[in-house]
Amino acid sequence: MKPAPDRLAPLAAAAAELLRRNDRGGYTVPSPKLYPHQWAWDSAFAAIGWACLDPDRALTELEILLAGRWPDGRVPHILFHDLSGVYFPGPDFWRTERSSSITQPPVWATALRRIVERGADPARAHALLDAVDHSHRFFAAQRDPNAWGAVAVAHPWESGRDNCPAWDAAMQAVDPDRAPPFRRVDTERVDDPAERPTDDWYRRYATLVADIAANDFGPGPFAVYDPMMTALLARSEADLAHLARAADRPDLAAAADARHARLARGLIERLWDPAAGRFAFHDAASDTRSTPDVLAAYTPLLLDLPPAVRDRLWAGLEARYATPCPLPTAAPDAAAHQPRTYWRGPVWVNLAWLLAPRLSPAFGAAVRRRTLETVEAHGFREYYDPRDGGGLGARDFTWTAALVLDWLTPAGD
Ligand code: 2M8
Repeated sequence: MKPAPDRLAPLAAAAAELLRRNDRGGYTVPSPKLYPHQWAWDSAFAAIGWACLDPDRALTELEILLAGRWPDGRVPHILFHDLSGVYFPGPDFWRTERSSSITQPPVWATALRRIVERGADPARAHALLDAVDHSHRFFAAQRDPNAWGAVAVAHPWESGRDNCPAWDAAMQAVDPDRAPPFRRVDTERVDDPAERPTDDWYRRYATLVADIAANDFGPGPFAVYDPMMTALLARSEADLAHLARAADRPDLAAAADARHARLARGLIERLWDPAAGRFAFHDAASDTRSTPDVLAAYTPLLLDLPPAVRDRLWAGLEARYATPCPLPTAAPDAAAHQPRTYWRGPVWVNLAWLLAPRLSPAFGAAVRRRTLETVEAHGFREYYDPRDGGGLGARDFTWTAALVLDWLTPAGD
C-alpha cells in the first residue's frame, strides 16, 4: 500500500485501528455501543475499508453477509450472530431466529467490485456472484408493487435513512397504538436523545415490524418508491454485470444489464420531476407523489443520466447543499431540515463518499476535502452537523472510518 499523504497519515492509521477494533471475527459492527450486530450496508462499506488493509478479510465480510440471506434472496438488514449484544429490536421482536426481516440498500456488489480492484482473489470474489444476483432479484419480486422498474421500501429502516422527511406522510398513516410493547435502548447510548428519531416514530416502526411478520414476512402496508434505493440497486446491477463479465459469466452479466436498464428507465419515467428539478418519492399505498428537498432525491447521480437531468441535479446541490460541511441530508432551507437530528439534516460520510465522484469536479473535490477535514477535526462519528461539522450520534463509527481509509489509500497498488 502506498502511504497516505503525510498530514492525513495519522487519520488513515486511526481508521485502520478502528476497523480492527470493531471486527468481531469476520464481520464488523457499525459501532460497539449503539449497533452491536452486523448491519448489511454498513458491512459492505466496512468491506471497502478492509480492502485497503487485507482484501481477503474484506471478502470474508461479504461472504458472511451474503450467507445470511433468506431463501427468497433478501439480505436481512441486521444479522444477530451474537445474541448477547443489547439492541432493540432484537430477533424476538422481528419473530425470526437470528436476523431482521427487511433488507437495506444493496451496495454489496459495489463493494465487491471495489474489493476486487484492490486485489482480492478473483476466484473467491466470483464465487459470490450468484448470491449477489439472488439478492438483487428479491427487489423486483417483492419491492415493486406497481411493477414500475423501481424500488419501494417496506419500512423506513429498509432505506437506511430511518427518519428522512421523505417518509413523514406515509408514517402518519401507520398506527402507533398498534405497536407491541417494547423498550428502546438507543436513546441511552448517544449524548443527546434528540439526535435520534422520536418515540412516536419508534412506535410506528414497531407497528410495521409486527405487520411484516403478520404478513408472513411479505411487505406490510408501507410501500414508498425511493429514488435512492432504486439508484443504489441500479448501480449495483452495473457493478454485478461488470464482475460477471470478468468472471466469464455472460448470462449473469446480461441479466444484470437488463435489470440495470429497467431501473434506469423506471427512475426517469416514474420518478423524475422536471418541475422540482429532482427525483420524487411515490407512496404506492396512497398513490401519492412527493418531492421533499432531501439529498436522496439527487442520488440517481450515481447513474449515467441524460445530461439535462444531471445538470439540474448538480445545480440544485450546488445552490442548496454546499453547507460549510457538505452534503446535508435535507436542504437547509427545507421546512423539515433539522441540522442535528439523524437523517433529517446531518451529514453522513457514506453519502459524501458515494456522491463526490459523481458531482461537478470542483464541487466533488470540495465535498471530499471538507468531509476529510471534518473527520480529522471531530473523529469517526456517525454523522455531523452541516453548519460546523460538529460530531453527532455514535462514536467509533465503522463506515466513517472505512470510507475515509478508502479515500486515503491510493488505488492500483
Ligand atoms: C441506523 O439504523 C438502525 C436501524 O436499522 C437504528 O437506528 O437502530 C441507520 O443509520 C442505518 O442506515 C444504519 O445501517 C444503522 C447501523 O449503522 O443505523
